[in-house]
Amino acid sequence: MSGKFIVFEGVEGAGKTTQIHKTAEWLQNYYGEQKSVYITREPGGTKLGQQIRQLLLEDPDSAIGNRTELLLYGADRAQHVESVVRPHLDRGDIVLCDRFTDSTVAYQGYGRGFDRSEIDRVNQLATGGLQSDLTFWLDLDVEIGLQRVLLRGKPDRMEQATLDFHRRVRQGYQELANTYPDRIVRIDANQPELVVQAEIQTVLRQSESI
Ligand code: Z5A
Repeated sequence: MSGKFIVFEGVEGAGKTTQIHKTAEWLQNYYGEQKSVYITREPGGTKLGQQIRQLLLEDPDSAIGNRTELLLYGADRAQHVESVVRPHLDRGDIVLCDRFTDSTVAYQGYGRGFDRSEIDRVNQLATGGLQSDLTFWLDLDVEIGLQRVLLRGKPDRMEQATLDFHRRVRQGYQELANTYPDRIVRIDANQPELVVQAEIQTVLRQSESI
């Protein structure tokens, strides 16, 4: 596998989508025709995943049990890794992914309260052990992030969870970043978009991930 796998994580509205697109543009200019940059996301990075995403997010009133939710994120990831992420990495591409396994630790583990061992089992089964080469954790106060996404319109099923839930999610990211300092880089996402992007580019230039 000769490509690089770079993941963007954070609470709602942290700016992942915005920064992934800016990073892709910058990396594509940096590499020219030498390498391809591929953007993807979870849930919903495959055709099947788009259906799973609809089930998970679109109906705010659907009564999805916590175990079912965990396994649906796992199913989305299994399909995504096998049919999209690994093939691109095998081709030598740079894959930029909006959320991956740390989201499951943060949301289903810290948010919903699943044991870490159960989350790890689902993640291991779904990924076959694939990890990111580098993860940007865009860190933002949950209140600010939720305000940003509420401006977009009606909240989805996950966005409707309580503020406490989202605070536990952020705490989960903090603990993950403390545990894996070589893989996870914290970026202060409460800065203007261009400043956030400049910090991401600095980290990428200094790392072995590009
Ligand atoms: N989930 C899970 O529970 N378990 C899992 O294993 C996985 C996911 C994989 C996916 O939602 C949901 O699934 C998510 C976690 C859960 N739950 N929730 N809630 P999604 O994919 O629909 O949404 P998201 O990943 O949370 O992203 P988002 O809400 O679209 O936000 P974002 O991508 O981080 O931010 P953005 O779209 O780039 O920016 C949001 C707004 O802020 C937009 O108007 C921007 O113009 C603005 N923005 C961006 N950057 C800035 C700065 N720097 N300053 C000011 N304003 C900014």
